[in-house]
Amino acid sequence: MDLRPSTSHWGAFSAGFDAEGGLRVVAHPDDPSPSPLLGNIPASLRHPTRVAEPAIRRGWLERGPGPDPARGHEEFVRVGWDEALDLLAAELRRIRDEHGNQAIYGGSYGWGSAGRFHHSQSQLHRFLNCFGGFTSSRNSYSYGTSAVVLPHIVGSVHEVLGRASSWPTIVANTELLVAFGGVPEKNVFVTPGGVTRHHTPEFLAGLAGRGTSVELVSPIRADLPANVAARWHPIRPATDTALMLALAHTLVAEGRHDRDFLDRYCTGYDEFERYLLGVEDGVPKDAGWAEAITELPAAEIVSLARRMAASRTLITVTWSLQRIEHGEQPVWAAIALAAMLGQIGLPGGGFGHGYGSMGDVGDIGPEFRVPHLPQYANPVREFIPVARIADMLLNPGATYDYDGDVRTYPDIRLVYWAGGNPFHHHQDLNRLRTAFARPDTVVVHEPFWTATARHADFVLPATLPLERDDFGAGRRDTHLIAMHRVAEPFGQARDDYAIFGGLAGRLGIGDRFTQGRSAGDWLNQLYQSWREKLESKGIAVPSFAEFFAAGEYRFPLQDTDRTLFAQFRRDPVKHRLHTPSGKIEISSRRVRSFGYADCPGHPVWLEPTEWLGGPRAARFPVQLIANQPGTRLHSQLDGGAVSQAGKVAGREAIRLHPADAAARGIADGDLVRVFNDRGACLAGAVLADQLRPGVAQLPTGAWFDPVGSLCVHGNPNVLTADVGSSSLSQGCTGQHVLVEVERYQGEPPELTIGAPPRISAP
Ligand code: PGD
Repeated sequence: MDLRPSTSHWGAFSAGFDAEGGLRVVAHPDDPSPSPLLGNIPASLRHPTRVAEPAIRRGWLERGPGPDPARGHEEFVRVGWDEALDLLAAELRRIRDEHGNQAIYGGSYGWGSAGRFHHSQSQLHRFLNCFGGFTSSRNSYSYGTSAVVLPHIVGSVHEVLGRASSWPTIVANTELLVAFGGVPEKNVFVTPGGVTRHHTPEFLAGLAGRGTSVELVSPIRADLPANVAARWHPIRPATDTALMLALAHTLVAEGRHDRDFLDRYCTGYDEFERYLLGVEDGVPKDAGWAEAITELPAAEIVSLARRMAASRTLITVTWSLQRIEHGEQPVWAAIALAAMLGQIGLPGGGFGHGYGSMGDVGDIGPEFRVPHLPQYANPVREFIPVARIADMLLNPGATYDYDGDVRTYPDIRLVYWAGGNPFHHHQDLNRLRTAFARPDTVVVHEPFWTATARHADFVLPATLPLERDDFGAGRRDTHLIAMHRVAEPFGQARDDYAIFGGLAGRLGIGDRFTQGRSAGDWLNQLYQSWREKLESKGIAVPSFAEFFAAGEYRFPLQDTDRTLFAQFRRDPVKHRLHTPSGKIEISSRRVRSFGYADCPGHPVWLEPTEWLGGPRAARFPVQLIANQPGTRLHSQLDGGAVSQAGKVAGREAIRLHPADAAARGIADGDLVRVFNDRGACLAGAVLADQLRPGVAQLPTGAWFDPVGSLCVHGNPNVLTADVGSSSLSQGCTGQHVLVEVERYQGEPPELTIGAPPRISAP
């Protein structure tokens, strides 16, 4: 069998067809822990939901561009490539001439596929920049809240995410790991762009072997691998900040905080201490106070604080904890707590963010910049925080707060998406449907008939990585992998580059977009200029032809210096942080000056709307955690074998505590309706006692399959609230939502998402 190399966000592999024509996928031989998600690739390549030819929504063709509630409900008409590109080029020109470039939303958030040249969002941005620019998006759904608040606290995002203690340092030095949100193993298989050697499962096993004490703070036990012994604190969801404040209070009350560290390296501690002690509001944030909020025993909180002060302690916070209303607070409170322990900058001590959220956090791979496609500059300055898309589409001209500014939503006439699935990733999908009815035109490049493709006017079929040549590597990857074309493009699918090239030619910007190069020329050229940079540093790199034939290039081993906080600790003047004070800002004057009630100047406990202690819980008494799936990446390859095997009666599996299920007459395997006042979805019940009672877990990513306001497949974003984390960061808050669950009675509506929508001849 001719096996050819390739890579994916979840790992490198080789692929080829066996004698029966079946696609075989074999993990990279150097990968010590290949991802189970490789199993989704074979069935996806020729899945019935592949987009075979360009299609245009019938209403758009017959009635022309304009707001249209029929978008997402109507049939499509198959058209040839020339007709599709002629019509789209004319529409792009019309929008630009009549409304200006800022009327084009090209934020196009999404992971797309691995592969540096065919990275669809880079291709789109390069094309739109050649065309005069577009309204863009900022930050991510992953850590959009932290990305805004961290610069105020420690001066940068990268220093926290990329320069924390590595896993080997943790295994060697950390005596006590306090893991808020745990270290969920399912997520460590993924790094954007690829990962050839999955080290983290080994490190986690090392943690188990060395006997580091682990405190798991999460409503879900599975947020830490079963083989890592841990004391499990099944906290009430969304209350981690209250626990951190009570731990901090205990340190002060018992004089266990490190005053020298706080004086030398931090600013604003005294104000925070007054808050902890309740000097102004009369409410000491002590363990008894936190017990009522977190439902963890006060004695347990006090004992944990004492052990933290007596050990080399690392406090970690997963990104999921900031993907909620007031998501800044657990991140800020954890940094304040770590500062009070005085261990920031010591090996295996201090604070870390994102261990278990992504494979590269704490990994030991080298840090090479890999070749990438230049995008040109965007002449349009308009942007939105990424998770505010529906607000923007629904409220042009409305103002909103963001990081100290008051901004105005632009009036968007054309939405262009390549490499993302907002009808998976955004919150309150019924609201998003209303929002997507508003623009004149929606364009989507997709390999699959996702819900986003079904809500478009132009659907242009894109190839998958196995249908094109490329190269790929992720952050801290050990190899640059040559990605060989293994199969012919499906139907009439084209590479995003070819689609944009066709449009650019029609719009008179062909030369600027392509620079006269074919895709193969680009691969050669990008690799060559990258090679020259490395060779100028004395690193020998093979020619492109040699690299591509060999299938990979191993990056030389590097001494990865993760010592930024260590340097800061050694000399806080020379290595001052990029905050206004140059120190860790436990209170921030700048944030306080913004005057936001939902994010004041230091960490505080603020009740969210979607939590079990609030009034909404009387109507919707189950706290749903909508976290990352273990059977696929986001919504990608949902038709693949691993993802399908995880379904119950074809619907996404919801984990329920047996007591909650019994109280509702629900048995294992039953079809259930999960609902609140925003919508409902069907799901298949799996009973699991490793959950806190009152908490249910339904991962994201089942392809949205709406019948009215009901998603018959189990996408939790039909339930989540479309509100920003706070006025400061406006991040995604999709992680938590209050719901009710009931047994589904009668014959359920059929799934339609597993087959293409209605497509007819012109
Ligand atoms: P993906 O499923 O990865 O989801 O949201 P994101 O939009 O990134 O979508 C990528 C799409 O790109 C797929 O539809 C795929 O088919 C398409 N694609 C792949 N290759 C190509 C290509 O070469 N060309 C083109 N044109 N398309 C391609 C993920 C987002 O969801 C993220 S990052 C997070 S962290 C959020 N997490 C949560 C959460 O915790 N809870 C909730 N409720 N919601 C979330 N949403 C967010």
